[in-house]
Amino acid sequence: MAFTQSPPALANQYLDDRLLRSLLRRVLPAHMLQEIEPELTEFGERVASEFYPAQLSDHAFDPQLIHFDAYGNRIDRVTLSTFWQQAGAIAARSGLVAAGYDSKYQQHARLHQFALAYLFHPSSELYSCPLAMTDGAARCLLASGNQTLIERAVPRLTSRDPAQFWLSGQWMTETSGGSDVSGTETIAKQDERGRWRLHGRKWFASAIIADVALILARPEGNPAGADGLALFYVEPRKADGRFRNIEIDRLKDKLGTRKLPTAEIRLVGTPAELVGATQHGVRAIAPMLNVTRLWNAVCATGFLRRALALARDYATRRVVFGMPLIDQPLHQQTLADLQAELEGCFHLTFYAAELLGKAEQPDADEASRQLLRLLTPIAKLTTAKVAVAGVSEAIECFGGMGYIEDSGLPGLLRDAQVLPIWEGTTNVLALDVLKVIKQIGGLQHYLTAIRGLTAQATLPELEPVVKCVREATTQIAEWLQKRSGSKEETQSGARGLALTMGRTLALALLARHADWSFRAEHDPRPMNAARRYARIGTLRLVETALSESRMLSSDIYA
Ligand code: MFK
Repeated sequence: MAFTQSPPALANQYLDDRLLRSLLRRVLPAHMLQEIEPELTEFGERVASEFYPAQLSDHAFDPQLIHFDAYGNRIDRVTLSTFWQQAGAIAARSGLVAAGYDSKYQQHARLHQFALAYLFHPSSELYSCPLAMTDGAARCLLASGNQTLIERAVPRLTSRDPAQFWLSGQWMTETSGGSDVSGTETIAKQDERGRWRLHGRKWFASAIIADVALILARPEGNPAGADGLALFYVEPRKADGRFRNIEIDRLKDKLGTRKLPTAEIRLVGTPAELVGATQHGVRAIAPMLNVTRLWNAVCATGFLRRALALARDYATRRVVFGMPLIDQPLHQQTLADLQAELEGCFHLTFYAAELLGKAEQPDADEASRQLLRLLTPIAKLTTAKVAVAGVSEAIECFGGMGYIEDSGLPGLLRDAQVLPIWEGTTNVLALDVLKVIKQIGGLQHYLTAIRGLTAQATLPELEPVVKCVREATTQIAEWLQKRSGSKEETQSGARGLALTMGRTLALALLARHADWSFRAEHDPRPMNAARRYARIGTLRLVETALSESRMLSSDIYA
């Protein structure tokens, strides 16, 4: 009974990541890569050898809400994990938001930022969530044109100085609906001095420690529905740290993301600034949604990469039936399938990040903006689904150890489960994809992008991959064409359409990168990943006719 199993270890998370390093080599100007690589290397080391072990030892901590102090004063103080107490300073100094706004790197700034975020997220106890919202708030305020708020908040939201850095929340969700915000009950009233004050209850306010928050509310007298909402900016705390007309009812008891203090709050005359117009609040907050959805994809990919890094390392240490797992043919297949899925998510996500960087430049063309608008929900929903399934599979690679709480592995799965839920569920985003296709007049930008990518994959070994992409794009176009007369039929298959579009684009991106990597780096692994991804398949289209699928589904749930 002397045997003990050595646990999995993490290497430097930048140096160990051939995907990230290879992508940056292909995409970034050489001088920029030279400038940022030392920082990525140092950060990759901290993530693995500083943040990760500290979090494992603190895994059981849950934030607590303290309503009153010893003297009966209402304080609504939230206790934070050790890492959360330091994370703001780490995030600011590392430029986790700021790097995306670094004008020096122009269109490449977003790649720099998301490379950092992808490294940080799996060791961040979901501090990535408020960072995503902070980034989204900065983008949203910049888009609003409200100079007073831009000057007041954006320099802080994008600051590298911990003393200046502000974190933002995005408080939209109410009991009436997380997906359908049209039923928002929070009312904005103007007081006798003309100052807006918010009254209502927010059911899922993440993260409650934010320094500012963007909030949807209905100005008094506005009509019901989404158009009657307006976007407001709030600084929730006074200088002494106490809340400003906000009461925290409780912290949410969530399946995962437990270190992230999400709260149910009441706004009781909270002072607020109107960001733009007194209506069309959903339109006004949309730039934030798009940024946070891209973060979601980055985080999904980061989780998958972490789970696989641990599973792969473990496979070299774990000997069963006389051989390390890594040498066993069936285990190799499982790891390879996971690696192919990770590579698909990775390229899809970072392609969207590249597009965001381009779309934010003043000379950006409308076609790339529209493509980004289409690909953001596609990347979010595709990667989130793969992350949950993939992390689950990676945990199974540990056998019973994957089920043991203080290994840190169950927490990964619980945390990953939030990714398809928040920032729009898979179905809500699939319906958004349909709306965008209609708005931008069809699939033209998507098909042009795919054609451009496959034209760069000319190695004979990639022929079957390119053929698979071409066949899938034909089927996507035909599927939509066939259903163009029936809104109901198109909607009932929207998830399959969006997933097929995501996976097909991922495969085209894998092929393009594999071609480059084989020629420039003499690395055959991306090619193998592309071929394996093609074998797993990209088609998720629902071909059943609506009448039949309705009959089948009512048979099941009736
Ligand atoms: C680890 C990373 C973490 C990330 C942070 C996690 C934070 C967690 C906390 C949360 O979960 S916050 C809550 C997140 N909630 C959602 O994401 C809401 C999900 N629901 C939707 O996305 C619905 O599609 C939406 C509420 C946006 C739709 O509402 P409506 O009422 O049907 O509005 P509609 O008609 O689709 O859009 C209204 C306007 O906004 C339209 O413009 P016009 O007024 O000019 O016609 C749309 O084109 C525009 N719009 C909507 N979505 C847009 C957009 N514009 C650009 N981009 C978008 N994504």
